[in-house]
Amino acid sequence: MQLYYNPHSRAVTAKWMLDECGVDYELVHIDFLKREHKQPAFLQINPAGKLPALVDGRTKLFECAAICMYLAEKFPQKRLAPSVGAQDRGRYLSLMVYSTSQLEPAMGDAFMKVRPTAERGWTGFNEAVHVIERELGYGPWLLGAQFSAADVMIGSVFIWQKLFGGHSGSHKIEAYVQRLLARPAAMKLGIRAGKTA
Ligand SMILES: N[C@@H](CCC(=O)N[C@@H](CS)C(=O)NCC(=O)O)C(=O)O
Repeated sequence: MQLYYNPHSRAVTAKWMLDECGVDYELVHIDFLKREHKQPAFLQINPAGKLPALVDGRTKLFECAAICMYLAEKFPQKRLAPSVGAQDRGRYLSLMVYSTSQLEPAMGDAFMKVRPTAERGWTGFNEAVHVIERELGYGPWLLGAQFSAADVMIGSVFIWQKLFGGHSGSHKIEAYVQRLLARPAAMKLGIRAGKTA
């Protein structure tokens, strides 16, 4: 597998997921300044011209959540996603999509001080934080005792926020972030992520 990567990008989240899977992969460094991500060869992999992207033989993936769901399914022995038919499967899928469709844009709005409107399709950041606080319950992870790809996707949003000097405003989320950062494979605060970057 090849992960198209730049340490200053969301590709560190996909790398975290690969490291949680404990599998071999190759990092293909993409130089944003040289606009390598907008070249025809890369657009064949991700037509949106963004990182991350993953190639696994003849399979090409883009969008971080899709990459994480793919990896969780490719390596079921790692138990990073509930199997089809399992009780938590629906909640898991919902959280995976929620991470990029609501939580991340809500955080972006808060960062850029944009007032949220209902038409935008996501709530304000404080409301999103309350959603995740409720979903965490007693934890330690979103699905309870079982760490999953949902923790990688949701957790990375809060880790990114810290990288940019922000704060969730929630003690419960901050404690969750500390648990995530304590995982050996976790993306690291301070740009360089995981074991091989
Ligand atoms: N929703 C996408 C976002 C991808 C994205 O915006 N990637 C940024 C880096 S964090 C990028 O490649 N930006 C370069 C550009 O758009 O020129 C995902 O989750 O994969």
